[in-house]
Amino acid sequence: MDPFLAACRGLPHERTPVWFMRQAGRSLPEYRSIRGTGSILDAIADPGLAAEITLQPVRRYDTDAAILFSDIVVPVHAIGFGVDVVPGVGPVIERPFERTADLDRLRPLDPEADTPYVLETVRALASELTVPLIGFAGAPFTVASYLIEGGPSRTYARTKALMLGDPNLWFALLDRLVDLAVASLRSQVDAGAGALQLFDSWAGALAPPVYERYVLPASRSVFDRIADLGVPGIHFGVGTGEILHLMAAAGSDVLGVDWRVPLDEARRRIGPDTVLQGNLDPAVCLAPIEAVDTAVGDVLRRNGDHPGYVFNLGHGVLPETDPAVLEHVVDLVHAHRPGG
Ligand code: 1CP
Repeated sequence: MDPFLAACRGLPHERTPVWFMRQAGRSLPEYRSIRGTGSILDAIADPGLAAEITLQPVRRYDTDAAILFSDIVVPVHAIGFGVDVVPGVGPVIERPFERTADLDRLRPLDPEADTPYVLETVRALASELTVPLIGFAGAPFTVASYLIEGGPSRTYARTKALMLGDPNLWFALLDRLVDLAVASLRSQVDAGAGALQLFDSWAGALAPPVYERYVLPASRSVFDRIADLGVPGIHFGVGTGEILHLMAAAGSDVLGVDWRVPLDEARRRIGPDTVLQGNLDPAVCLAPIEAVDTAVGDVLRRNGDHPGYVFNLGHGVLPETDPAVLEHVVDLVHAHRPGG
């Protein structure tokens, strides 16, 4: 069986699988040379380009999975909410979500009509790749945070104010975002994606009782509504140490952890059978190579001989990372025998 898919199921496999969040389109010179200077949304809408950018890191690093070159704001952009992705900033919302009337700006996604380019990219990749393609969506909370804040935020103050101040509107918003994520994820699997990751990148900003009450039901609903697809689901967020047990209850097959919680500690918190993905600190890849070797060895040691494990960074590749270091990390992980 394919090592990545087997590891996601906790089944025995030949080599420890590894891929990197944000492996596409970050540190690779071959990315910069074909990407051009336009909006990333234009690059995503060009299936030939998006497929090539997805393939580049797989070729260069020999990763055990590809991640689709797209973005978590693509569905809301495609239904016309008014999103741009500004270089050096990230998603910026023309008119942020404020009131009940804004729900009307979040109509259902019809993937064939609204994001045909995504499906074309996935189909092309499915026939070309020899490793599984990971499709993805933003989790309802993280997407809501962009829509409400209007862009990247450090405090999520408006998001929390809306959540706590108008729970009915908050849950109505999350319902729409669940529908969008489910429609997008299902269409990616129909087109050939072999696994799915739900990015709740900023969920770690919430206290456990707040996450449990205001966010977990929506994320659980996403996983419930993709369970019949038969592909592994991965659930990831940053700074989630205090809510890991709650994120685990959303029903994914694999839980992504960042570098703040060692893998053995994560299994101590959630349960010994938990399938984990992670969690080398991306900043370690900028340190001298001896420090990289030590840190990779430590991550692998803390996983022990658990077959339910996918090596990754604790968050995305930093843009200044030397690709040669990531090549070296892949070699180290592949030289390590699962279960030994
Ligand atoms: O490997 C890959 O790079 C695959 C493609 C990919 C993915 C999986 C991109 C391309 N974006 C994403 C997901 C994404 N987008 C997440 C979840 C993962 C994570 O936590 O990093 C988030 C939070 C976003 C939102 C986003 N889009 C940001 C973050 C802003 C913030 O709040 O700090 C940014 C900078 C973008 C733009 C973007 N998306 C992708 C790229 C390569 C870029 C850079 C801009 C560009 O090239 O124009």
